[in-house]
Amino acid sequence: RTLKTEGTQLPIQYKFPENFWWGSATSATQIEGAANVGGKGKNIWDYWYEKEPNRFFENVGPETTSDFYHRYKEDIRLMKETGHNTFRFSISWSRLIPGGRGEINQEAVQFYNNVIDELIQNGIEPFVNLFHFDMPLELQYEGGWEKREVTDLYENYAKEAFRLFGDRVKKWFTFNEPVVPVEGGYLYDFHYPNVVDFKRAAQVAYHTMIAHAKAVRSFRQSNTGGKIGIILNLTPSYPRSRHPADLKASHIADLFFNRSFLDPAVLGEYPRDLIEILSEHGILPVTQPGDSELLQAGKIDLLGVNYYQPRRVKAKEHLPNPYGPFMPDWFFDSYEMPGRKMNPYRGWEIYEKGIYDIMMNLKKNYGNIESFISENGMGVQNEERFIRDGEVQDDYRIEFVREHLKWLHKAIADGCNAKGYHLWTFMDNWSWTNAYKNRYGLFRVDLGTLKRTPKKSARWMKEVARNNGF
Ligand code: BGP
Repeated sequence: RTLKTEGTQLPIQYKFPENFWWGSATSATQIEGAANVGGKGKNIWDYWYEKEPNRFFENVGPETTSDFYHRYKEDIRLMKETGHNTFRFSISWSRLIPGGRGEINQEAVQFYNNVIDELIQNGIEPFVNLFHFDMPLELQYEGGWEKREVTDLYENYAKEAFRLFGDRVKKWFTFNEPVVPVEGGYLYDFHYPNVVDFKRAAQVAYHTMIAHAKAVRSFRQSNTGGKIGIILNLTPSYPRSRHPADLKASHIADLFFNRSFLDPAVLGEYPRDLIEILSEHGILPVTQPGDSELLQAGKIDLLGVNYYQPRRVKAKEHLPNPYGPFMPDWFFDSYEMPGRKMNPYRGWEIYEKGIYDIMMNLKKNYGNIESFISENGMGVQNEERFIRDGEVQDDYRIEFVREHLKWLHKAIADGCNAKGYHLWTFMDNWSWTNAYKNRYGLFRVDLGTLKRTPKKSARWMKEVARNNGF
């Protein structure tokens, strides 16, 4: 059962279904660089960094990142060598349509055409996401997702993407982790525009799903074929105990952080309980006639699941200040389970069985929707300390992936409809306000020369993909 070096045949203990999707995920702002090149407009990250560079780890911003814009050919060759048959990237809205509305930027069309064609020529299917936290700056000035009009502009952008690339792209995603800009930008102050206001957060969340549904509708009208979905970070919510107060706390955390997007995306409607809580506190978002039908029509074909860590909660110990601002955490406290396993190099809990629980929940309560793991990975600080003979000896990452894959394998054996596994991520990249603090790649990126060097995990992933298991 031990790992042998490249080339040796491994005993196959965990065999995955035929045509399983092996690959990795990325996003435009995190890998492209060329932030001011090729006619790209500014998005909120370019702007926020200019304004408050000290909010970013070591003051590093998104101008260069991994320079995929100029190095995509080399990267795609490395993906092929690593056994990828699929790869997710996102289109930058502000690159394709600078300013968010109006003219298409032909240099961007050329770039994304090149990437798509290069992937296909190398036997790698492109999975394309339309929005990964990167609102065009002009539209944020106009109110961003708080404004209903932005959902029409997003629909138009999506339509253009289907028209331009839909002949070759057959897996589309409307949003990546839509709850994150809501939490970060409107509740907990870790994304621009740094608002802390639940009512506005609820409106942003709601409009994101309206935008999603409009894009799904347009995709189906476009008749380009293929599937459309959304990518959600599902953090299973585990109660401290079976005590009713703990169970209730975990139920509410699940409503706010998972089901607020999962239910409308897969079932086409919001959970009753969530609507009740919001209406009780007078913070329901503004809706329009016809929205229910729109959301119903926006049900997805395919769900991407990002899974990093669980959420552990317990009943509130102290009642919240009734005059303070409404926050989801009025209903639960987080809980540090004794003995939980931690990633010592990033500070997140590692709970591999979470993947299985998510998949079984999808099977039981969400019609066994077709899904795949669209992100899972292990971030490590100061990873250079593990370099030996020029290679990062990331056995911890190999173990992390292997243990998660075992649970995914079991979920498939138990009937869940999972079609693939994408690692976060292909090469070390720039990660929002954390910049390069946590390294996640199969390839190490030297921040001076931008040279890519395979880590030990890259060799391992290659064997897993080649054997379709391990
Ligand atoms: C996910 C995001 C990714 C990436 C990852 C790692 O939630 O979809 O974009 O940022 O988290 O995050 P971090 O670098 O903060 O550890």
